[in-house]
Amino acid sequence: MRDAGPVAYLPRYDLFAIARYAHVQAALTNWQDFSSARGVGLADFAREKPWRLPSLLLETDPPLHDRTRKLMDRVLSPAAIRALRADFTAAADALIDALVERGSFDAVRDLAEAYPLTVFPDAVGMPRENRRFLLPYGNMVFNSFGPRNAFFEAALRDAAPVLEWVQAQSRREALAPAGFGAVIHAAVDTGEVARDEAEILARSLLTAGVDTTVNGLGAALYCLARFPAQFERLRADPSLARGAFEEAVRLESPVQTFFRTTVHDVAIGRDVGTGGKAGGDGMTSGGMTGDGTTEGEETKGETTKIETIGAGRKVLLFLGAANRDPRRWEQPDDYDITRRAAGHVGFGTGIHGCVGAVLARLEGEVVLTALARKVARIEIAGTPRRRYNNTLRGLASLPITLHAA
Ligand code: OVV
Repeated sequence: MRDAGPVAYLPRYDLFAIARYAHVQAALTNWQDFSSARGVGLADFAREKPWRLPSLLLETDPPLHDRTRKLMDRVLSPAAIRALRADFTAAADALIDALVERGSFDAVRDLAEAYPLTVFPDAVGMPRENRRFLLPYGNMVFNSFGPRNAFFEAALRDAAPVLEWVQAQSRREALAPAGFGAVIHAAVDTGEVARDEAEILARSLLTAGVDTTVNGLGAALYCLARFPAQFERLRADPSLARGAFEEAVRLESPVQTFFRTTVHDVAIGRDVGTGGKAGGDGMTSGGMTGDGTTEGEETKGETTKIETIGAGRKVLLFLGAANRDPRRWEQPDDYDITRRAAGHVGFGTGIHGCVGAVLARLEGEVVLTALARKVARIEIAGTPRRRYNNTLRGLASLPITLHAA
């Protein structure tokens, strides 16, 4: 799709696809042309009723988005995350100690899932019971961004108890008096958000806070297991842990795609013939090509087609493809923990850029630091199995053996 041009049309789902780094980056930072309010999945909320109450963060545009985002920026502020560092580090050290002791285990179930399933609900202030429900719920929501295919139908089967549980956990009464949940609900008292809004914002934490980090940690473990020379570098200098996690998010892109919906005609493809290493922003709004016909244009040695996407169309942004675009990245398919991975769009970018990225990076850092200090070698001990999802990329199982340092 990257090589097909700045934008490709996918007839099977009647949608447009953008896969080059420069154009994905430009679309993500252009909420005026690329709306989120009609849903960031294939379903167009202007035409079909959303399957759940839309998120007040993810599935909104300014000005509503800015009000809710401001609150969530505060909930997940660097200072709030810094306060968790000691506990998150202790939990990572304890878990890695136990796993080294055990030797062989499933890196997905016993590490990538186990770690966020403890530390994250604790930070939110959730009760202990049924926390594993967060996994099927995330699986459901991330499948729901795709077509209503077998993955989505399977995820929705037996959903009722999980949906009910998530709704109940989002209420003020269910959440501890200290924690992210309490901070959201405290904003009701100051009139910043309404009570029902606070519940939907708390739901966002439960939705987006677990599967994402599970697959982020899983990606990092899978990379370090497959690239032993990179693990050696990490062991030699554990301060590379943050970079090692970031590079895994770039390479594997646990969240592969998000949709936007055009709100008017949008021209794609001007001025970015080299894929954004220099030059313009790649987007020109307002139907610059007039009637929507395609023209060729020579830009820095590469012919770039300018195409207009009409108003009210679904556009699929391929974060994963952008993060491996050779126009932007050298040796894009290599895992290199000292690469300057900053600028990757694995966390998105722009006004909808991941609000929990600071927390995710803390989780990645402390888990990889513990591995670097305590483990001499990561051995793949069985066949990795993929977990298929309409949005997420990751593994269902990764049998490994850890050899103690
Ligand atoms: C980033 C993300 C993914 C899924 C759900 C939500 C956010 C939400 O706000 O509900």
